[in-house]
Amino acid sequence: MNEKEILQQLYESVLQGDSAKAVEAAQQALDAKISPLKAIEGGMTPAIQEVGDRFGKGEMFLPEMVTSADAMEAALEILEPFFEGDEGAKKGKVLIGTVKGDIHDIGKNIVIALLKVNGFEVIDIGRDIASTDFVDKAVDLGVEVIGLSGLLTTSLPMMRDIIQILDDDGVRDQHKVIIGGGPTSQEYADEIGADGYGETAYSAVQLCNQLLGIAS
Ligand code: B12
Repeated sequence: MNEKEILQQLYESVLQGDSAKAVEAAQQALDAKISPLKAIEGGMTPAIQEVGDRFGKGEMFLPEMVTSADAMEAALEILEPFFEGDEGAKKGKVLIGTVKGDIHDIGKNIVIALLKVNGFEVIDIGRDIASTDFVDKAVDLGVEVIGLSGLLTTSLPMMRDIIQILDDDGVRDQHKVIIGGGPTSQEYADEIGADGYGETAYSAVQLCNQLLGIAS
C-alpha cells in the first residue's frame, strides 16, 4: 500500500469505528515510514472531525462517536512511541489538562506526546479537572506553562475562571497560560488574558518555545 492508501485506511477505520483496522493501518504507516504526525493529521483527525460533523447534524449518534474515538485512541497508542523530536533538551515544565465538565482528551494527549518529544517535562493532570486543582498543582510543581484543553462550549468559562483564580492568588505572573480545543480561539485567549492559543498540537510546542524564549 502506498502512503495515500494507508492514510485512507486510517481515515476509514476511524470513521467506521473499527479499532482492529485502525491498529493495523497505524502499524502499516510506521512500516511505510509515514511520520506519526502525518498519519494523525492526514488520516485520523479529518475522520474524527467528520464524525463530529455528522454527530452535529444528527446523522451519527453517541455510540458511534464513542467507537470512532476508541479506534482513534487505539491507533494513537501504536503511533505515539514513534514521535520524533529532541527529548534530551530540558526546556521547562508544562501542566496540561482538560477543564471541568469536559472529558475530551484525545487532542490533549497528542499535545502531551508532542511536547514531551520536544523536550518539555509534561504533567498530565487529566480530564474533567476542577479549576482550583489546576492552580494548586501548578503552584505546587512550579510549572512554567499551564495548558488548558476544552472541546465543549461550556468549557470556555472554566478557562476564564482559572486565569481569575491565578490572579486572585497573586501568582498569575508566575505561569504562562495557553489554551486550545474546538471552541477556543485567539480572540477568546485575548479576551480572558491567556498568553496564547494553539490550533494544533504542533502549535502548542511552538507556543511553549516562544513563551519560554526558546529558539525552535
Ligand atoms: C471524539 C469525541 C467525543 C468522545 C471523546 C473521547 C475522548 N477520550 O476524548 C466522546 C464520545 C466520549 C464524546 C463525548 C461527548 N461529546 Co464529543 N466529540 C468528539 C469529536 C467527534 C472529536 C474530538 C477529538 O478527539 N478530535 C480530535 C483531536 C485530535 O482534535 P482536538 O481535540 O481538537 O485537539 C487538537 C487541537 O484542538 C489542539 N488542542 C487540543 N487541546 C489543546 C490544548 C492546548 C493548550 C493547545 C495549545 C492545543 C490543543 O491540538 C489537538 C491536536 O492537534 C468532537 C467533534 C470535533 N469536531 O471536535 C465532538 C464534540 C466536541 N463533542 C460534542 C458533544 C456535544 C459531546 C457530548 C456532550 C455528547 C453527549 N450528548 O453526551 C459528550 C460530552 C462529554 C463531556 N462531558 O465531555 C460536541 C461539542 C459541542 C459544543 N460546542 O459544545 C462536538 C463538537 C460534536 C458536535 N459537532 O456536536 N465526544
